[in-house]
Amino acid sequence: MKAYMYDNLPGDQRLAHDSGRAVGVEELGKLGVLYYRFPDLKGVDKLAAQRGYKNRDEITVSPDKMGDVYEDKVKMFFNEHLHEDEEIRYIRGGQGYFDVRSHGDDWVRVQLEKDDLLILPAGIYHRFTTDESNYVHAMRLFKDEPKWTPLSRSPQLDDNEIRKGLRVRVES
Ligand code: KMT
Ligand code: NI
Repeated sequence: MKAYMYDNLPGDQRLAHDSGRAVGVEELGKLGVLYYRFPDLKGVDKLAAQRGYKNRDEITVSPDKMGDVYEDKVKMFFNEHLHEDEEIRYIRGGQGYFDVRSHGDDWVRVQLEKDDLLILPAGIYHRFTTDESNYVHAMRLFKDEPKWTPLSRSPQLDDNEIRKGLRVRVES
């Protein structure tokens, strides 16, 4: 895992876009974003049990697996959105970038690789992209009835109760 401020320069979303300003795990924590590294599934199983996650699936995002729809999927994942539940992703192979909004509404880019697990809190605006390798294999963990419909950013959504509660939950 490596996290840094996004450079906001034009160019393909799959490029690193590293501004050179690093962001530490502690700083991520202040946004409610939690990072773990698990070399095997034992740690993932334990975390899932602790947080009440009963279900999981695996997704491979690559042209090989997705064929013609790959480019569209990657664009879709990169559309800024939030969920009314937290989002947990465990990377089994390849790499990818999760971008999350800072308190100042700038993008923090989190580069994930095999064995990295990331928890995004409910209500945080974020987006995802593969990198130049165009390959990521990830586990998605969810509770019984996941409320992880992507809700695209909009002025109305900025007032969403779950989003407004994020700062309070993180800081308490
Ligand atoms: C997401 O939430 O954007 C995804 O599930 C993307 C693929 S998982 C790394
Ligand atoms: Ni999402």
